[in-house]
Amino acid sequence: MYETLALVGATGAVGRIVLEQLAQRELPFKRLKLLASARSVGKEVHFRGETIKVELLEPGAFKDIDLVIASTPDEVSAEFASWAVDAGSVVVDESGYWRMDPKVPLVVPEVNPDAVDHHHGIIASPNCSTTQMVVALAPLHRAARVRRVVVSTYQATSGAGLAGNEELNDSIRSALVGQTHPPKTFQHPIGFNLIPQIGSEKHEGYTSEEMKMVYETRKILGDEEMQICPTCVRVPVASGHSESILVETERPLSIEEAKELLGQGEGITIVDDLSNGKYPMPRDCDGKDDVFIGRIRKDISGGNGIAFWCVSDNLRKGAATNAVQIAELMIKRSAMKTS
Ligand code: 2RA
Repeated sequence: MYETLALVGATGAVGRIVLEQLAQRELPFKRLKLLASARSVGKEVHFRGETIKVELLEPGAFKDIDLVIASTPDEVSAEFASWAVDAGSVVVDESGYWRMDPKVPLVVPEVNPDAVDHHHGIIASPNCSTTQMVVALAPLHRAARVRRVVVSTYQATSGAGLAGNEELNDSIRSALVGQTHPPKTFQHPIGFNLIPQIGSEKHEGYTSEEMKMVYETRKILGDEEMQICPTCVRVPVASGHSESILVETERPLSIEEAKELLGQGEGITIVDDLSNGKYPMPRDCDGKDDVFIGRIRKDISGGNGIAFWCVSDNLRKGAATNAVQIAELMIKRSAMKTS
């Protein structure tokens, strides 16, 4: 049982879903404190029949807080996390700032639950595009070792927060009347368009979002030799990231075995019946916590390859749900004490 839980970034796109999850799931805690930047201070949030006022995120805000769930931009996390840890809180952080720090476990509860025990006050939750992919890769990797992954993503505008979805709506409305809404959140108009850039240029022609998929996947699966070639694309869909994934394994997998492994994988729902037009689509996965997989088939171009299609609600399993699951996992493993 947590005494007091603080939610940092409570009014953002992910923070709102964390609140929903806290209301619906069984995470035991007595009091909830909401923290945000000056812009949101004083806003009222209704939670389990109570009205809670958002307070200022400042150094003294973490006194007597056991657990912090935070969804903020990287630079905010860089500053506040030490305030929280110095006050004795444990932080489950959804920003990108701490993920690759060797002292910070990067955790997806279905994949590497043991990692949560080795924290020093901060536990990171991965980027949304990584999270759904590692949930899918984990059962294949355990059984047959994944050597190589080629992945193309189709990422929803909500990945860029509330502003991303506003821009999608504005861009579509403008396009329907023959106008162009000037893009601010994305590099180009997103209505009726695809943008093959998420994040900034990072490494040998790959973007920061793509390199997150490489580095974070290796860290979570504990395999620095895994070769991963990602292409991340923003699509005009409000909610749900989709991924086309080709996996090459060290030990050849029959298609039957691959289907069985994926079907038994924790947190995975299979929707795979091409002849009846059944496969996962973002609109069907909206508001759900699982990772959905379909179109499972052998790589007909040769090698030990399995290809499949993977969809997940990016704000849920890709962010809020994973963070709340980490908090639940810590209770299960009694890992609240820093090591
Ligand atoms: C995006 N993955 O979709 C990012 C959000 N963390 O923009």
